[in-house]
Amino acid sequence: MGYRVAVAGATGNVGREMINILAERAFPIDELAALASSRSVGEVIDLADTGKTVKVQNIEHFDPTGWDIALFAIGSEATKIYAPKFALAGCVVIDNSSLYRMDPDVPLIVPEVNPDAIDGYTRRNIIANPNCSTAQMVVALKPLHDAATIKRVVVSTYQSVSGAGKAGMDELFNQTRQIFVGDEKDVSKFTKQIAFNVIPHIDSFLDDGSTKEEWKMVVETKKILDPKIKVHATCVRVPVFVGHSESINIEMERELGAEEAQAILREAPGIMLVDKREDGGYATPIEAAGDDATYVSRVREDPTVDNGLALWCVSDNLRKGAALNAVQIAELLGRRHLKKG
Ligand code: 11C
Repeated sequence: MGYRVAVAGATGNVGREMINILAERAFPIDELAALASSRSVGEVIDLADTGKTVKVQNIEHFDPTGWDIALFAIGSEATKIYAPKFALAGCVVIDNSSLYRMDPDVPLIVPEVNPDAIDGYTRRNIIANPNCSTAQMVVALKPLHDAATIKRVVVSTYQSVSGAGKAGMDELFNQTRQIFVGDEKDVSKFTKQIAFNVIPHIDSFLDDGSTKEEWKMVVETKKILDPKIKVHATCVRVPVFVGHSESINIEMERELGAEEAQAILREAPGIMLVDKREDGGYATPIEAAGDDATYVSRVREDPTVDNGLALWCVSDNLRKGAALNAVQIAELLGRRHLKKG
């Protein structure tokens, strides 16, 4: 016996990945509902490698009563309307938006890092999925924190345009073509030209000069990993379609040499260490895209601070950064709380 699972936002970048990953990982599903706004009703979605399809339904008219789990990828505004409705009807919502992440009654989960926190889901029947740039970073930090207690992290991100949805991907593609053929450039999704450029600005500006994306990396890391860890982030958009990269500088309480750190990371769940210290012996977004692992490369000591370590971390922002993590949360929920069969 399997679950009745709804995917809200089924036609978006993340929703499509959620449906693919549910099928890839053979999540036990008795019935799948693909939900979206009225614009997408009637669209047909292929279920990866199964030969089956599912027709998109209007979320507005969907009755969640009797459904077990809903994976939400519809943004904060729509989530505010529909998540409470689903949760009150008894359907556990796993939400990819930022709406509930910092709600003390909503667990914010990365299964490799803080699986036990999921037990608190009953307070609202909602579980939050972190921001993509936070998810991959905490997967890389967790085993190092367990080994040597991280005090401070300074991170610079190189975030792909798919983090801004399909419109972001279209803008990079169209601008690249427009530049090559000499057409006028369309700049609308991002604040400046993204093709052949980098933009040190993701999400809205806050009073202290940081951005909301940077703030999310600070507060979400504290909630998931350890409130004592200090984080300083600079988030940058780069002209890459899929895969976020991060340069992470870590200050720890105890010394952890590069070789020891590599050995720890090699064994850690969710991590693929690619660190050959030679030409091409490191991971880039091209290798990470379409893959489940959080790749770690360029592990080295930083002698400019006590117990310092630097590393490079790359992951598919649509998978570990969003859809895969949501499906892993559903699996964890199934194992611990909603057992079937
Ligand atoms: C980006 N990280 O790359 C963002 C996308 O809070 O879930 C995800 C925003 C979020 O633009």
